Amino acid sequence: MTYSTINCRFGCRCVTSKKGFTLIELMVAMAVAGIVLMAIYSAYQTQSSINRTQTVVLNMQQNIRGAMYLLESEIRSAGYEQNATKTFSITDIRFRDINNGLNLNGNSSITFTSDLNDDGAIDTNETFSFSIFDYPVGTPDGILDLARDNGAGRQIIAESIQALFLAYAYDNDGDGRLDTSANGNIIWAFDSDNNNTLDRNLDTNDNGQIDINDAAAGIPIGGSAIAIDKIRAIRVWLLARTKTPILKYTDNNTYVVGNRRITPNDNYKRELLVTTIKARNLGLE
Ligand SMILES: [Ca+2]
Ligand SMILES: [Ca+2]
Ligand SMILES: [Ca+2]
Ligand SMILES: [Ca+2]
Repeated sequence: MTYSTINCRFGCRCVTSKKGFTLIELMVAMAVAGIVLMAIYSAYQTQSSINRTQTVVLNMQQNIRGAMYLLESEIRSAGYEQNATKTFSITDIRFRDINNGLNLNGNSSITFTSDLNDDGAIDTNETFSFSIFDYPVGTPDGILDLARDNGAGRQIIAESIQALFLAYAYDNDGDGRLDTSANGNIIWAFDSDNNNTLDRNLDTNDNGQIDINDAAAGIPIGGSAIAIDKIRAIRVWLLARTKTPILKYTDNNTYVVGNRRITPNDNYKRELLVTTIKARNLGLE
């Protein structure tokens, strides 16, 4: 490039180019611009991926909290009645597959009746059940969901609920208190053979906690199996999953969901909620 010097009007001597930019200068300028643009784009990508992640995680949290709230409020307040007849009861606690077929490897389900109009009889819309299915039925998307059925078939009430487990505390000796173990812990039992009776205790080391240190199979509760009309409290495990995978995230946690041990090793985020419901109409003081 050739340069010439001129006197500019500020009195200084400026260097100017007569022939514009050379190819090399242009290439350098374009390369610098490219690097800057790529940095901006990458920052944008990162930010929008963080936003996407936050949105899917937030959706999951709202789903699981909504689901637990509904389960809790319906099971707790169902059967509230003024008259003396006991018309609220749990009628089915068996494990079911997503098509509602009985299946020990499926999720927990619960069916109970509630005398909503307090007429002492169970009418057609006074039986409720909760279970896991894959909505939309007929064209399932592989993401499991929580269903509620009040007689009109299973309706979706929360999406992307991966697992549901229910365990039960009972008062078999009729003293108005929950039955306890040798160490004085409440016995949280489940129906290990899917015949609608409680027969195994989840807290196999009898320390009052249900966690990874307990044998997944549970231990026999001792004596004969407990009829489900002795149930006085319900413990609920709900495991939710994000609907889409999360970039650069691996879920290698192990979730204790009742007697299930779930280690996903995939790229979805999850949330586990566990709560205890004392049904106020089930005869506990
Ligand atoms: Ca009724
Ligand atoms: Ca689904
Ligand atoms: Ca049983
Ligand atoms: Ca334990």
